[in-house]
Amino acid sequence: MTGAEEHPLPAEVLAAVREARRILVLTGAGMSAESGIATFRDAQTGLWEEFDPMRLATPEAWAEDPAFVWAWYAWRMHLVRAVEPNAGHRAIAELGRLREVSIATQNVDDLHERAGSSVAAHVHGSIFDLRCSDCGAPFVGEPELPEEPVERLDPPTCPECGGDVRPGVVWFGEMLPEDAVAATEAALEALEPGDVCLVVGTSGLVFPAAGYPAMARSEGATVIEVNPVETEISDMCHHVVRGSAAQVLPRIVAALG
Ligand code: BV8
Ligand code: ZN
Repeated sequence: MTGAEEHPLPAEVLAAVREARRILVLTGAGMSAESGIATFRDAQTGLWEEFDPMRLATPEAWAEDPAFVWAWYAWRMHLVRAVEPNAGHRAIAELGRLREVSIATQNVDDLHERAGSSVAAHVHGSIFDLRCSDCGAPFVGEPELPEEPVERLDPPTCPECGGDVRPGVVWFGEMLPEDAVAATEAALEALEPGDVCLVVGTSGLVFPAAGYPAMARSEGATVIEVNPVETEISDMCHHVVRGSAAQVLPRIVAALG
C-alpha cells in the first residue's frame, strides 16, 4: 500500500483526534479488507463471481432460491470465522480506551467485537444473527458451514414453524434495524464541535448509512475519512487520509500518546 506509510499523517488530523472528547467511528467493508474479507464491491470470489452482490443480497433472491443465497452466506460466515481482526480493528479498540468512542458499522462481521470493541450499531445487521424467515424466531442452532464454497446449501429449518432460517443481515430494499438506527442517531446527536467522526473503509454508496458522515458534519464534528481512494463522501470530509485502515489507524492512535 503506497501512501500513508510514506507520508506523515496531516497534523490537523492528529490535533483533531487529540482534542476530541467524543469520536464516532463509521466503518464499512474496507475496515475488514486487511483481515482478508473481500469488500462488498470487489468481485465475489469463485462461485458467485458472475453474481452481483447487490442482486444476491435481496429478499427477491432469497424468495427465488433460498438454498443458493444461504450457500453464499454460509460460505461468508465460514470466511469470517477463519480470519482475525486486523491492526485497524485493534487500533479502534485501543482508541475506545483513550476516548469516548461509539462505533456504527455497515459490516455484518464480528471483527470489531473480536478486537475488543463494543459496537453501538450494526446498521446492516450481523451475519451470525440467524432468524426464521417465516415466523421471525431467532435461530440459536449452530448451522453447518461449508469448508469449501458450494453452489447450493439448504438453510437450517426453524424448529418453531419449519420455515427457512435466514441470516440476520439487512438486504437491499429492507428497512434498517430500528435499534441500530436509533443508536446511530443518538451517537450523531451527541456530537459537538470539537468532536470527531472517523469514516473508515466505506464507498459511501449505500443509503441511509451513506448519509451519516454528513449528519456528523452538521452536528459540528470534524469529519475525517480513512480510505486508500476517493469516495462519494470524500469532498464532504474536513480531512482525508489516503491510506488503509490497518496502516493509518494504529498511527493515529499512537500519536495520542
Ligand atoms: C433502505 C448487508 C428503505 C447484506 C448491505 C431501490 C429499491 C430499494 C432500495 C433502494 C433503491 N434505490 C436505492 C435504495 C436504497 C438502497 C441503496 O442505498 N442502494 C444503493 C446501491 C443506491 N438502500 C437500501 O435498500 C437500504 N434500505 O433504504 O430501506 C427503503 C426500502 C424500500 C425502498 C426504498 C428504501 C438497505 C441497504 C443495506 C444493504 N445491505 N449489507 C450483506 O452484507 O450481504 S449493504 C453492503 O454494501 C454493506 O453492508 C455496505 O453497506 C455496502 C458496501 O458498501 P461498503 O461497506 O462501503 O463497501 P464497499 O465494498 O462498497 O467499499 C469498500 C470501501 O473500502 C471502498 O471505498 C474501498 O476503497 C475501501 N477500502 C478497501 N480496502 C481498504 C479500504 N479502506 C480502508 N482500508 C482498506 N484496507
Ligand atoms: Zn419459524
